[in-house]
Amino acid sequence: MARLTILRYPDPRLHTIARPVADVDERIRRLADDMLETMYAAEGVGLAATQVDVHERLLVMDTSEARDHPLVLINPELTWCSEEMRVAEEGCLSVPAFYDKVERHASVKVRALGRDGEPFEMHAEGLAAVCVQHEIDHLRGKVFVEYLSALKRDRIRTKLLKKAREEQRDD
Ligand code: GNR
Ligand code: NI
Repeated sequence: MARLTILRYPDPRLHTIARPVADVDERIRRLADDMLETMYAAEGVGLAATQVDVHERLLVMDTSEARDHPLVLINPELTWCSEEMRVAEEGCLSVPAFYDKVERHASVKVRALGRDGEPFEMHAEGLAAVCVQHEIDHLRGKVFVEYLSALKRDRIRTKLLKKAREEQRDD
């Protein structure tokens, strides 16, 4: 297994639209395992392939308290979304140290293929519902800051660009 580099906003590659995974082979299983290792190392609850600069429809998540329920979703599709909406504080490994409120469906159903290519459907609510909607957004090239006002988004962009410049200078 290997840890992958996570792209940081405002990297334009985060806006790439992922293509479907054609078949679940050894390369995809290895990518899923590397993404899980990367997600756990970064203490995230989810990670989309887009964030590690692979533009295929694959995400991993684990919203369990004990962090012992890894999930792999290949070619995920929302099949149902509750009318009920909920606002929750979100963060993103690609937008380090910024958190803000985002409104999403309170619960959703998702169809996907698992790590071994087996189809399954899952019902998600609470943090899992937030997370899976956030990850599917990444696969569409969308970062949660795009739900915020232009003013907030531009402030985040400026601060992260400044931080990236400072890190480069320190190297
Ligand atoms: O680790 C993460 N935590 C989180 C918290 C609230 C709402 C969404 C998330 S997803 C995020 C990991 C990440 O950036 N996934 O793309
Ligand atoms: Ni994210």
